[in-house]
Amino acid sequence: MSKIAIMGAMPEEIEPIISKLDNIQTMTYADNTYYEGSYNGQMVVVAYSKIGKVFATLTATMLIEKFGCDKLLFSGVAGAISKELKIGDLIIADGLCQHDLDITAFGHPYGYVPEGEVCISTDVNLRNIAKDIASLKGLTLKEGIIATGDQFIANSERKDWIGSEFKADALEMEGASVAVVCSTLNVPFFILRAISDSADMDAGFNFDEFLESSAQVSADFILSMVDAMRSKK
Ligand code: 4EZ
Repeated sequence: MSKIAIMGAMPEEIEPIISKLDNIQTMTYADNTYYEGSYNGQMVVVAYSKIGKVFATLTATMLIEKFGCDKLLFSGVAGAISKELKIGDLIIADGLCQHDLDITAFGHPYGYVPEGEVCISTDVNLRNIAKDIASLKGLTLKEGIIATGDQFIANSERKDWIGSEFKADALEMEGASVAVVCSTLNVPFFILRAISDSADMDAGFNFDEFLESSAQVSADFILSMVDAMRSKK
């Protein structure tokens, strides 16, 4: 049976998922806790990485190489770039880029290093499952580019620059790491985020206020994805 990894960055992002699992076994590995269990009979391994690209890379790698997951779903919150996105709205990534990766001194574009790509695409099948669920539930699901970097963005100029340089609709601090790991290891992956703030001067306050409610919106959607993925085979 396939084993699905479900990952978040912060405890608040995975708690609504862990609370719905049966037969939970916790494992500590590489200074992190992994929750192995089942959701309506589907085997899952759930973990939060801690914030940022390095921790996210470590956790995604462990979920695949140590725990044997063959698909990875990320659930969490993000700052909005697109004006269409309001607090609590959902966005799925078709592609992820690293807005803080910069060797432009050598004539390369932002986000690019040799043998890498500026934008890494997510799995089309998983995206289609998400779109089916959204239309079934009458939910609006935006699809776009998500930009990742090791910065909490609370500044309109920086946000607008990321939006124009990468054509990004939302930003966060882990997605592109998961994309690098999963695409390299050939594991289909999916990144979902619910908006917690607009990455502007109010971002810190809004984030604190809406982290839990937006994380819940994302987690609920991810659990319906697990249901749909189980019934697909
Ligand atoms: C990172 N996550 C935020 C972690 C913030 C504070 C203790 C998502 C996110 C984000 N990232 C929501 N809004 C953001 C923003 N404006 N900039 C970057 O993935 C931890």
